[in-house]
Amino acid sequence: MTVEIYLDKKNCWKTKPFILCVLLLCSIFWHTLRHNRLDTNAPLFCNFQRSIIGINNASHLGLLKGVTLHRMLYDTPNIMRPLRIDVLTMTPWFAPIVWNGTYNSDILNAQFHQKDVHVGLTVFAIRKYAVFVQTFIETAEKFFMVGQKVTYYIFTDRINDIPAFTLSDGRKLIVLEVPSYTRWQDVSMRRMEMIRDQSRQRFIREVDYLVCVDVDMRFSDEVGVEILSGIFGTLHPGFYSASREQFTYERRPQSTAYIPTDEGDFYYAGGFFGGTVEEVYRLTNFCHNAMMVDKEKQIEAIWHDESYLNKYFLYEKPTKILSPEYLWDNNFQTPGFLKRKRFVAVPKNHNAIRYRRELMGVSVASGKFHR
Ligand code: 5GW
Ligand code: MN
Repeated sequence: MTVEIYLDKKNCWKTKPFILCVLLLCSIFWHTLRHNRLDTNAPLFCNFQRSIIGINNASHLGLLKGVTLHRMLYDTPNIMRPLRIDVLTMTPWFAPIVWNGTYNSDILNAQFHQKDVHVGLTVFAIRKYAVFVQTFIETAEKFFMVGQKVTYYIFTDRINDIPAFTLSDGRKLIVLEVPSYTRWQDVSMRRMEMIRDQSRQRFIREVDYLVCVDVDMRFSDEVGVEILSGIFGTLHPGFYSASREQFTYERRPQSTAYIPTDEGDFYYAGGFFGGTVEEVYRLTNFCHNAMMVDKEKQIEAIWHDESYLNKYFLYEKPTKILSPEYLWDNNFQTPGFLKRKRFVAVPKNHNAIRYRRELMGVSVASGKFHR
């Protein structure tokens, strides 16, 4: 029947609007493709881009928009003048280590603004740790990614204890209700699983980068886009001067977190890592799966999620590393090279809040720390 209608010249006028509509839709689709964010380097769009190319079997280079150049004014870098000579600023695999004085925020902010980057900050406030949320968010509003698009994700079992906040423009806060585990070790470790699950369900659609941190902290100086990279970790403030044998890696070969004494780059802190949503998904998925393998074998790594994180970063090297400026604890004496304390542990009333590290004997003697 349909064929007959198409062949029927008298009825031809009936099919014309239909064909015009199809052509219109095609051109709208094409226009959207060309002017969508295909010209950015935003990692989230790369897969989309590739799948489109797969369908068309044509090079995506033809879809790129012309570049607009923006004039910028700043001090010239000087090849003969290193920005820091007292600390390591680059790893042997060419990942920058972020210290005060090594970057120019104006350049970086302009770059990230052009890409319209959206950052998610994840934090867990389970049980009594809900008390830390207020200071955490209030100080983040002052210092964290000022001027960028930010979404705070608060994972909690106590949604009614999370206060209301007035946030600056471009910022929002989402409370995610999650179960509370009985053992504190599980509260800490299950963060990996929950970040992984939400990366798949939500973060991948809502943000470009994730920053995953402890909640018992306050921001006391700028933490901006200089931290962002494919996948980044933070040097633990207790181990910057320790040798690789002294790192408190998991040392039992039966554990998936095992690292032998002749391996290791740095000791990374469990309380500050991040990257693109894809990379954070890979990291958290690895750590959670490794924990589940150990759980089957009834073994748990010595420093819980931190041990699995260190295992991951040994073989999947971070593309950027944050100096201890980004995760400081005032229980440690301030070394001369530490110019800023950007994100600092809030002292815990250990009896009221918890009872943990003291058992392991943290000491601050002679600038070296042993657990
Ligand atoms: C409670 C008791 C012992 C250890 C951890 C907890 C605990 C941690 C908790 O009851 N509720 C909770 O939300 N957490 C989350 O895990 C917080 O986001 C916290 O910042 C993170 C890591 O635990 P911390 O901060 O006690 O670990 P350290 O190594 O910074 O002392
Ligand atoms: Mn903490």
